[in-house]
Amino acid sequence: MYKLLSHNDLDGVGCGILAKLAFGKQVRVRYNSVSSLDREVEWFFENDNKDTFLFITDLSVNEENEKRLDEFYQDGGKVQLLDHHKTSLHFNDYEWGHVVVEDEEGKLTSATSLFYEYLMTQQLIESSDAIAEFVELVRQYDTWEWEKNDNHEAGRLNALFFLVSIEEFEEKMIDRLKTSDHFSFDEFEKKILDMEENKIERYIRRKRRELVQTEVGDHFAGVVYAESYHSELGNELGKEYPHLDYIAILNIGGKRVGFRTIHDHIDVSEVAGHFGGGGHAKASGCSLTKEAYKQFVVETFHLEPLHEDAKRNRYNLKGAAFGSLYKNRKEENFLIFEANEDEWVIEKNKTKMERTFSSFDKAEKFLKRNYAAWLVRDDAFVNYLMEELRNARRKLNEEY
Ligand SMILES: [Mn+2]
Repeated sequence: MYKLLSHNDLDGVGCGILAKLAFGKQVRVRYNSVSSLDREVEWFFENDNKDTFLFITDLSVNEENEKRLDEFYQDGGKVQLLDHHKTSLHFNDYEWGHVVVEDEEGKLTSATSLFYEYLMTQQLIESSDAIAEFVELVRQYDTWEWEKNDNHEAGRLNALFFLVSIEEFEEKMIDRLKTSDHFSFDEFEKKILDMEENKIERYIRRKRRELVQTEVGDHFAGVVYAESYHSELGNELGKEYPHLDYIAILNIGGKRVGFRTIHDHIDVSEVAGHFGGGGHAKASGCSLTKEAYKQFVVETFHLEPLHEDAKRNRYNLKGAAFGSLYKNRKEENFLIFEANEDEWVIEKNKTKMERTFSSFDKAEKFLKRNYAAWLVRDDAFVNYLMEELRNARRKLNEEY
């Protein structure tokens, strides 16, 4: 008999699907949250047959279970832990641990891709194009490579995963991977996925108007409350507000915080680690501890949400050498313009600020981080210019 304990997300369930393809009725699969795995492992030791081969995928255990697993292994027990989280790398010290974040070709791994490789190497599964395609979609989704590659299908696979129950998803996928030459969605799935995409789009549009920003240590974070669509939300908000280092997504009911970043220079697993959590460089999470609650809820609750930049302007455009006009909730005006070559300045309420910047982007980032300003619409820009013109005329008249 085999037993698989895996994560309850797409990557974790991908492992369960592969296990059932490989072992059929010989495997029992249990999906867990990050916090419930250790209890499952304890249950295994207390109740399961010691001849059962235990797989743990996409998750890692606490120190106590780490010791028990090693004792189990030393006593001849069969156990294999496969993971791709940086925070689990120390399991490579054990013969039964296999943790790879990036493969030899520099490709990010996922638990499903590692498990597939394992099953093939051990000749426990019959490989096929359909399975390989499915595994690759899961990997691209889990590592966010699908965003870079614009691999729409990977995002849709995850959306489908959330639209149906885990059992239904497993059943559909196992059946499909057994019988199809290539992986694809059926007509009904395509239809509901289209509907779901529209719904997510509307949801994100609403959330964009609820985001507040706050300084946390050396970083600027966007904070938003949301129970679902964390990845999509983190990604869209990150792109909308690139001056923010990461987005913190609060699930008050679940007492969890998710962290997402679109920036390569930020590692949100470190951010989560600071609050006792973990995860990947681009996506991580932690429990809403007292400290996290204070930082992300108490300290930000009174803040006004960020205002979006005007999007349909023809005149007030970002990076225009002539100037780009911003304002904030205090009704302060800011004009960013290029004073000299590669020297960008900010005028605050018509007074030049001391600090200068080597590019427009740097000036804008400073402005947005410190003054929460947004690019105003063309009509506000025209009003500003008209006033400038009036002032110039008045000055001219005075001189005559
Ligand atoms: Mn994973």
